[in-house]
Amino acid sequence: MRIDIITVLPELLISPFEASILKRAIEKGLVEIHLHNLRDYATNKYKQVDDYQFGGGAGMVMMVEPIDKCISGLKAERDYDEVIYMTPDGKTLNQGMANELSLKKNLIILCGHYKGVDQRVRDLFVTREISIGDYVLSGGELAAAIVCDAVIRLLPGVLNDETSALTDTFQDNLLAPPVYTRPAEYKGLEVPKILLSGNLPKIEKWREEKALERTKKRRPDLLE
Ligand code: 6GU
Repeated sequence: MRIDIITVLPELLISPFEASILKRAIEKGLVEIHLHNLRDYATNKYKQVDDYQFGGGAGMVMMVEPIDKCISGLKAERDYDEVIYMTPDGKTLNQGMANELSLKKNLIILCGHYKGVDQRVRDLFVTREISIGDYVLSGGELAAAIVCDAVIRLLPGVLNDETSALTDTFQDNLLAPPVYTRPAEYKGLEVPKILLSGNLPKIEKWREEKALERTKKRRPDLLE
């Protein structure tokens, strides 16, 4: 998979990709991340990428020309499955969306800033608009990093235990059951006996019950 991220703040996206499992995925050649500084595609001598909005009102708007130049340049090199625009008015990210995106080959992610992008960017280039939740961030970069993390960890070979993404919370619309490690007793709190029994079918049944119990209590909306 190849992901091209278009941003006015590439510095903000360096560390997420140099730490954690994302770095390993990149080193293993399972994913390529390319950061593009939108300012490098500015079309006037002031390196301007945003401007006042027509009709008046507070806040700058990201201009269409630099974004066009960047996206068109990328598209001339290869075909892209999606041009994703990170925006609080997009569709809220969920596990199903991450699963779907993990099957794609080449993605462009455009990070919004200020009051967002000129509507014509959305009309001309964007195939999917994603939000990460109902709150406003100062820019789309951190949201883009979250989308990349959720997607990349699903690529075959990224996780150590190939099956572990399958038992994630949300993968079957259930929260994950409680987990324990050593010691078997801590400050009077004991690990459930069943987990020490070695009886795998019974352990599996217990985990399913606990997952359902937890989901009913914390996220009944997932069961509707
Ligand atoms: Cl994708 N961008 C911004 N600026 N704020 C957000 C968001 C995205 N998702 C939730 N809040």
